[in-house]
Formats: sequence, structure tokens, C-alpha cells
Amino acid sequence: MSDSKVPVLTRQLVKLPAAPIRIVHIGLGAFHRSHQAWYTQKAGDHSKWGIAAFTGRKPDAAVALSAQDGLFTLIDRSARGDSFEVIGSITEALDGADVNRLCELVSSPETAIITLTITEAAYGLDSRGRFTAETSGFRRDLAALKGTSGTRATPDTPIGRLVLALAARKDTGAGPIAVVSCDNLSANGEVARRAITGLAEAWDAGLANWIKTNVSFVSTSVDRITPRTTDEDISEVQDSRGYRDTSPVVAEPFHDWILSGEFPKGRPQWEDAGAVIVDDIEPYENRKLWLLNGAHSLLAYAGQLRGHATVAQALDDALCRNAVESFWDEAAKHLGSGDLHIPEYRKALSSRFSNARIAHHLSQIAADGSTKLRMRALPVLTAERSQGRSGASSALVLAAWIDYVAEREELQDPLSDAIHEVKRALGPGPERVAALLDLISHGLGQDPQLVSLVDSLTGTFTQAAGATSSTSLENAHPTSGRNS
Ligand code: CS2
Repeated sequence: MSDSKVPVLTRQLVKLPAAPIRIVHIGLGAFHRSHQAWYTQKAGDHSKWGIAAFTGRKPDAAVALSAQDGLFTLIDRSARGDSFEVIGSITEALDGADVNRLCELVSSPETAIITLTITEAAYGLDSRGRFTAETSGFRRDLAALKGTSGTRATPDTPIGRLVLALAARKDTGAGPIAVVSCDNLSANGEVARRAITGLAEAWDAGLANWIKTNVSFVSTSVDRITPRTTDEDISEVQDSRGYRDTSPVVAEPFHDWILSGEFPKGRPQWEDAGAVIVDDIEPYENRKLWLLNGAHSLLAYAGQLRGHATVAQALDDALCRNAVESFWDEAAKHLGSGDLHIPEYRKALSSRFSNARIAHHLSQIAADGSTKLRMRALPVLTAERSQGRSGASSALVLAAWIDYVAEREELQDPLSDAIHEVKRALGPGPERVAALLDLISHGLGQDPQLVSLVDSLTGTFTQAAGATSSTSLENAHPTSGRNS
């Protein structure tokens, strides 16, 4: 069939009605669609819970989804094959710059929940892990909020826009609401609270007080590996489904969502799709952030240094694989025992990472390393050192990042300017290592023992012979680095 004859995916085509908007999402990207949108569709009461999803930076995803009534195909990609499902929970897809519509929706009494996937870097954490309104984005937003920004009348960052929308909710008296962070940060509810109340306080103390009493910040641990959609995926949907979908999303079959906190105006029955509500989220968060995301970051830097492009390829390289296993050994010592089923979790991770049908690009994971490593590797290193051990396997994750940033001209990182500055000012060696460690976490570079350990581990992945497959196991012990 010629392309012009293929029908476009619409609600009329697949007879899927739109649910009334009760959830506002900020950060419309592939992960939101494979995770929260999918869970909402699977909830038994899904017909009552529609999502209005706003993009973060660019309008593109909203334009593409609007042309198909918010619908998209989820390609569930297992090692054995693909299955397809149309997801209809996004009722409206909107450009994040449409701040008027955001204010209108957030101030509606019908709206009960605001979910966020705005990236780790968007919460304005500094190297002490505290919120700072001192970044240029927040400074500009504050000027816009205070009406002192000349031609720019509205905030630009997701947090700035949300603060403005919460002010609108306060003004309309629409009552309490839940903000649910779905970004990979430990205590993400608390981090969201600090960022949102922090910016509100700098603007209007009355609003900050209203937020403190009316907004519930829910913490969550989210999980579903979601690689970028390719042109082949788009063609595959057309060939096997007979309709045109410009925006399918690919995901692994595995999915997990753990939530902790109050929903003062209710929520969908996400448990129907396997979501779990807990009182204490920290152990689950740590398990996911350290074992999955920590290994991801390690593979992103080590793997690219070794010439690999995807997670599955990097894991098939014995040097990378052994580094991951050693890091997991270290992390596991601080994850308690029993309930968390760590051996089974590790086994499942190995097979999820090895799903070669999911082309999960390391370059996608490598972004924003300074913020990500603070949550993914540093807590394990700190826990190891507090028990009198060196923490060599988690130190190797930091060393791999240092080697990676050293060889890249272009970096996507909230601290890219500072990283480039360090690279210009200091040549390879302990001083540069100390300065880069300080960017990950304030004071880290002041520990001479740690600096010397990390320095000795740089070069582990750049100096080893070319990439090898797991059939030729070699010793990947962390001490195989530059100065050993
Ligand atoms: C990845 C995550 O890009 C990254 O930093 O580690 O997006 C990861 O794929 C998800 O957290 C999986 O749930």
C-alpha cells in the first residue's frame, strides 16, 4: 500500500475514547509513554484518568502526538520478538511552552496529580546535593516570575513553569494536589519539594507556604528500559498494524513502579498493572539506582571508551562485564538482605541488559554524568569507605567518567562549562582528578587517598587492549589501571 493510502493512527480508527484530564505530566518523552502512560492505561479505572502531557524543551513530540489524538503504539520488545499495543491514556499532548494551558489545567479542581520526568539535572541540585536557584535558568525564571525580565514574561524551566502553575492553583482555590517525581534520583519526592518550594520561596513566601500545606510530594522508583525509536520501528508498526504511527515507543517487557506518599485527590489503580505502594521507599530506590542505573553509567563510560555503542555490546566485553560484577558486589553489601532478593535481581538485570534486540545506546545514558554519578556510584563508594574499605569498584565508575569526559569535546552535562574549564586548566593526573571529583560532590577531591585511588584507576578502559568478547575472559580487577 502506498504511504498516502495508509490510515493515520487516530481514536476514531481504533475506537479508543479519551479519558477526562486528571493528570498533568511535564516531560513528554519516550520514558513517560512507556511507563506512566502505560500504567495508567492498564489501571482498572483508566476511563476516569486522562493525561495532559507537556514536552520539556522542544514542541516536536507534542506536535507529532497531537496529529494522532495523543495515541501511540507501544512496541514491547523481548528477546523472542515484538508485540504491539495502542496506548490511549494521553488525552492532550502539549508544547511545554504553552504555560497558559499548563496553568489552566493545574488550577482545575479536577486535576489530582502532576507527574514529572524532567531529567535529574533539572532539579537544580548543586554539588552538595542542595537546591540552588543560582543557575542561569532559575535566575531567568525568577526574573520572569517577578515580572522584571523585560520581554520574557514566562518561566522557561520545567520547575519554573510548575511553580507558576501552582500559583494559579492557589489563586483558584482548587485545593491540594500530588506532585510525583519519576526521575532517577534518590528521595526524588524530597528533591522535587526542595526545588519547587525553593524557587517559590525566592519569589513569593505566601505561595511557598501554600505549597507546604497543599502539595504532597510522592517519591517513586521507576523502571523500564526504553531505547530511542528508530525509523525501522516506525516502518515495522506500519507493516504489521496497517496504520501510520510517527511516534511509536519501544520498551522491554519488564516494568516496575514503587511509590510512597499521599494522593490527597486520589489516583488511578496503578496496582492493577503491578505498581507497589510502600511506606519506606529507600531500599527499593537504592537497589534500582545502584544496581541498574549505576551499572548503566559504568557501561556508558567504560563501554564507549572501549568502542562499544550499546549496553548489550558493552556487557559482552569481559573487561566491562567484570567491572559491573565487582561494582554489584560492592553495592550488594549495602543493600541489606532478604526482602530485596539481590541475587535474583542481579540475574534478571544481566538478562535485561543482554537483550540484544533492545539497542540501548550508551551515548543516551552517558548524558548528565556529574548529577547521575552522585546518586548511582557515590553512595556505594561512601558506604564502602565508611566501613574501612577502599571502594575500588565504585571508584572505578568515577575513573571511567573522568576518562570519558577527558576525551570528549562535546558534553551534555549541567556542569559541562566547569568540566571543560578543569580540562583546560589541569593536565591528566591527581589534580585534575581532584577537581573533577569535586564537581560530582563538594569536598570529594579533598580526600588525598581517594584521589590517588581514582587516579590510579584512570586508564583502565582506555589502555586495555581492544574490545574482547566474554568468551575470552580477562582479569578486569579495578587495579589494572594506569598506575598499577
Ligand atoms: C538510564 C535510565 O539513561 C539512563 O541514565 O540509566 O534511563 C534507565 O534506562 C532507566 O532508569 C531504566 O528504568
